[in-house]
Amino acid sequence: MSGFKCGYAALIGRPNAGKSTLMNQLLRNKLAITSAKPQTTRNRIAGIHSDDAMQVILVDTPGIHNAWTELNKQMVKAARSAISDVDVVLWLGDLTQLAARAAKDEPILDAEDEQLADLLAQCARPVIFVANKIDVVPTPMILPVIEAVRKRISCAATVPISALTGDGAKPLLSEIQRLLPEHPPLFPPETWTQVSERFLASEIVREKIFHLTEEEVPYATAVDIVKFDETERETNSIVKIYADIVVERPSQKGILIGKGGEMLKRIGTLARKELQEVLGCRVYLELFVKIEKNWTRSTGGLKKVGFEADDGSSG
Ligand SMILES: Nc1nc2c(ncn2[C@@H]2O[C@H](COP(=O)(O)OP(=O)(O)OP(=O)(O)O)[C@@H](O)[C@H]2O)c(=O)[nH]1
Ligand SMILES: [Mg+2]
Repeated sequence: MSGFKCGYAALIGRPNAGKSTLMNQLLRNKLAITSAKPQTTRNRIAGIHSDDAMQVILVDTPGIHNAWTELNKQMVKAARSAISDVDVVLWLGDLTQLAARAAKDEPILDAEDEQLADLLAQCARPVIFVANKIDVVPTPMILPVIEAVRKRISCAATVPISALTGDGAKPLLSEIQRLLPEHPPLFPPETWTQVSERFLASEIVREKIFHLTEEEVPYATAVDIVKFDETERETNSIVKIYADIVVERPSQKGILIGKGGEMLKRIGTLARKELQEVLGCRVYLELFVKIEKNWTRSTGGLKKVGFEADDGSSG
């Protein structure tokens, strides 16, 4: 095992940069939920990539942004704390945003990027700048972005990539391997995550809500798995899942249930289909919409809906 590398790498960036998409791409497995809406990820979620030369524990984090509600503050806290817990930081930049600013002759890094750069410059960890979404941004527009980042903080490497197509994933893994410490593997090579099926189930339901509802509704929603019944998993190949979808207001409850219960049915059908694939058995899924007034705004409210602020893996 001499020369084998093993350690932790955090995926850090603004909301919507593509952190969770990259995580899934590097794992070749869907672990983290993704959506076109910002602030999809709420917890730190770890996935493990192993090959002949290294094992890297990738830590997906919520997007770093100026947070107002208690929920958002907890999300940003989870991301910030990840930075100091890892061996390498992958700073994901969204080229569609960064290159658009360059094209308009605006500063490529805006105020929030500057804050993030400060945070990363202070962290005393090697930073790889990952310029994401090269599948939609013309190549000549990538270089100025990388130059602007390099001028701002010293990076151990810069890697253009498409998290969506996987283009650039190999060079990125090589850079990660170069920067990790020599260490024997911490997990058996076939392990790709340690999050519980219960946590995955709540995230899958939440993803469907992100995809099917608009405006404030997905942001006011938490999914709490009330019961994860595996008693018939071996004998009858079925898992029964009972989940509360928690919202803040009656109007949001109305939207989630929909006319004649149609929205809730759509959410349930899509989630159940995916859960059957993930769990490898039949799934009975019962969803119940419940109101917890202003749960996103208070620590007590967050606890009440069973929200684990810093670590999804225990949820
Ligand atoms: N075209 C293109 N789209 C991408 C790429 N990577 C991510 N996306 C899209 O960008 C959106 C956001 O992706 P996510 O992976 O959810 O982003 P995130 O950084 O995890 O976002 P938060 O969890 O909200 O912080 C989704 O619609 C993705 O499909 C890419 O390489 N190319
Ligand atoms: Mg995410």
